[in-house]
Amino acid sequence: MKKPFLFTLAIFIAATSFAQIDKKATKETRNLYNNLKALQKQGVMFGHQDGLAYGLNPDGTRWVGQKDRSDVKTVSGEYPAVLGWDLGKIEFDSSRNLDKVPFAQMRQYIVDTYNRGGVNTISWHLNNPTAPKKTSWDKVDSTIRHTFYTPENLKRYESWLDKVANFLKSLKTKNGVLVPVIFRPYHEHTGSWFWWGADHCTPEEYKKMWHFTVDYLINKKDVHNILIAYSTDRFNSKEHYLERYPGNNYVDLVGFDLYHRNAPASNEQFKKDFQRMVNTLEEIAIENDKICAVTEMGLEQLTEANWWTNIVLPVVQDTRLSYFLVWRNGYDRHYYAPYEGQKSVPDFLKMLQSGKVLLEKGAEQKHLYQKK
Ligand code: BMA
Repeated sequence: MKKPFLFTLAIFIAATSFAQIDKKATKETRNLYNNLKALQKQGVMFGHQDGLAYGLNPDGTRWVGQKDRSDVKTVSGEYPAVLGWDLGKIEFDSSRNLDKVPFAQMRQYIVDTYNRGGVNTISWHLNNPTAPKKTSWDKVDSTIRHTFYTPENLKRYESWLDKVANFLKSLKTKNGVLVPVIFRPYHEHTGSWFWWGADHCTPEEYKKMWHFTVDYLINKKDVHNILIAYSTDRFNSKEHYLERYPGNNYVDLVGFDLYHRNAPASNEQFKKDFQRMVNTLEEIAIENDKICAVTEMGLEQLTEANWWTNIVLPVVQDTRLSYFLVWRNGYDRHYYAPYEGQKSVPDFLKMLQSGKVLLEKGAEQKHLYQKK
């Protein structure tokens, strides 16, 4: 009798320590979580923000909303494995997000990506719940304190979360399957450029906002198709990374955002910092039993022709990272993924040839939404 009981207990402990935070998550969301975990070290997926919504033509002019188009696909033949989206302005029932992507289109891109076996991640550059005309970037001190302090503000914030919940629950395939997404709120909070940044709230306030938001979406609004991602900006140490960490019951994926600025002068320093941060992130992921990813990165205008194999690949290959995502191809002076004719295209292809970085087909082969 004794042995089977201990055996069952061991299985139970193993199973619970591997569980994601939402015990009611849909089957596909659970499969995504378990597969991302099980498939760590089997290639890192490449992601692109808004990659299906718009991009650049060879002459640097923009294309917007063209069916089946993606700059990454144009240069490589495949869609990115991961697509990033942002809900900014959903607070106001706007038909388009802060970067003018129509929400109805975004919903379709998310479903299309899921149908191809890819992964979607969603951030939220929301306005200020205590002063709704102010954007994420209007740095108002103590916003979080005043959100909870004044019932009117809290009510407003709840109404914004209702809209987020409605959008997340509207992500359904033709057959009614809810599409899992990685939801990544309140990002880059080790920096201070957003109202939730380090200088504008205490660690306790930040955690309170996080707990409230996650509890509201999952428990109050019954959103069960999300994995929750915590992503800092630059950090100096493990302690710094974890200073505002809301706890293992509130996070499924740990990540960070890091941009490469002032190339080429900063190349060596950037690579060193990037390597150090990935190492620390992997340690944190192992210790806390979480998935990990570089949730945003990039070199604006890809001014280094060999950026992908000189700087990115050596750091991201053979790691536990599930993915790294570069930011949007917004316009001719603000882009992060190669487009047709861009000077880093050959090197981007060389990175893909290494077999270590996966696009859509690599993601598809992982069968991320199926139980193994
Ligand atoms: C920033 C820039 C902005 C954009 C914002 C939210 O990094 O790309 O143009 O509005 O992200 O996507």
